[in-house]
Amino acid sequence: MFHKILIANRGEIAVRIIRACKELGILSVAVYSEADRDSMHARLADESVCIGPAASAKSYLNIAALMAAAELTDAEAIHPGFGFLAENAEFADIVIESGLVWIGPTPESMRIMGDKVTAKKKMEIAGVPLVPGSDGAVETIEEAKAVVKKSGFPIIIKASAGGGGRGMKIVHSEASLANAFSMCKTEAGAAFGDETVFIEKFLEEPRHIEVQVLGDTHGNLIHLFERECSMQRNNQKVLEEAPSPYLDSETREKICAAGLAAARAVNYVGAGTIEFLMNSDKSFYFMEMNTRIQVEHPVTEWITGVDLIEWQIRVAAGDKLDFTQDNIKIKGHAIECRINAEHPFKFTPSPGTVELYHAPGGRSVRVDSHLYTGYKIPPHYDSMIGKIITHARDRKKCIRRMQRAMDELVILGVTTNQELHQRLLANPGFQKADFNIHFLEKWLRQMRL
Ligand code: MV4
Repeated sequence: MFHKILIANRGEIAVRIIRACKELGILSVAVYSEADRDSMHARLADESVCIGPAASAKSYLNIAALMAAAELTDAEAIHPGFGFLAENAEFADIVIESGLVWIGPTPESMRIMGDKVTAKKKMEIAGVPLVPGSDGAVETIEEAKAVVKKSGFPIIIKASAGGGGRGMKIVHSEASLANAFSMCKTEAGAAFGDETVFIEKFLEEPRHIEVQVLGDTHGNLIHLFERECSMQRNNQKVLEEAPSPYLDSETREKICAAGLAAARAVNYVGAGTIEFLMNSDKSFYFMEMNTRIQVEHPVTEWITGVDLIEWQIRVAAGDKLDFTQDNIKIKGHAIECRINAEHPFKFTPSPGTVELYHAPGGRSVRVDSHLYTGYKIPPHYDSMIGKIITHARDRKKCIRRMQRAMDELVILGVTTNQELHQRLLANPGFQKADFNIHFLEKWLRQMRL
């Protein structure tokens, strides 16, 4: 096992990884920007190194500074967390070439999945269902028109190097196709340095369901069931749950098998997530694979009993999974509410000093957060300041427990989305699990009338 790990991240996820290191008897190195000098992750780690000014580009994205910090502290491995450099294959290459261990999949898996056109080709060969659309990249407007002739409107044009909702254009009619096509290409070139785009039929009211997988370096690969992630706004998930209340056991088996096939196709090692879109008839399609740990991993940990961060570290150290697929059973229901420092209905960021923080507690409530009373939330980073996760025997009890936890939570000094969660948890559509990816945005629009 490793002696010391450097965590190339900040905030809640850095704290989560430091906690896992401590439980494994591994020393941790935190890196922090000048704006994060007094942050929880810098305090909790065994050692902390300042890697630059507040701007992410000069600190948490600064590969040279991160490698220098690893060298200086004699760290043997780097955990990237999520966001920042977590899906940057060049960074993974540099880590490995420097003789350190990358706690994540191979750079090759990351490159294949990072390029959506390449990923879809792999998935097709692996027999994973794909959204009907173009056969690979679409180079010209004539080609785009030919694709549309077959699939009909609406369509979605996606940047091959995009993902997570970045670099997409929905097109409803022939009249706007040419313009959208050239704009999407140009924007993809500017944002990702790659103008490659492809086209899919636009699914109008799908759910977003994703499958968690975990692989080791000995050829073992398992799935840890699915998460329901449809409750989102502006491509940012707000509340996630596991298992999906929408799936029957037959559909669950199919989508989890598809997730496994997707991961196997790239010889996946570590923790990964395969995102699917699911129609109301329960047909589902591969969307993309995230080659990192995700924000919502705790709901999967709770229903399966598997510590995903611990296993990311252990498989990176060469350990074999010490359980098989048959050992993994869904136990109860888990929900995660993301707490953001933002206006609950306008969604404008709300940085500043936390005058009082009181975390909820009691039975089956987990809080993953870097918050403390007196903490100054810097304006430079993501507005997520923590996650509340609850577990119970069934979904109804889990919602009740989350309502109870949400009522206990006190954060003063900054505004948070606590009230949004309280209203959402009481919403009949949410309670009946009758929603798709547009539910939250539609509901917010209605509320503001
Ligand atoms: C889609 C889609 C509908 N049809 N693709 C958004 C995130 C990125 N991973 C792909 N996304 C979508 N792709 C087809 N063919 C709708 C979305 C989408 C979405 C998907 C999941 C969760 C939230 C979403 C919000 C807007 C659009």
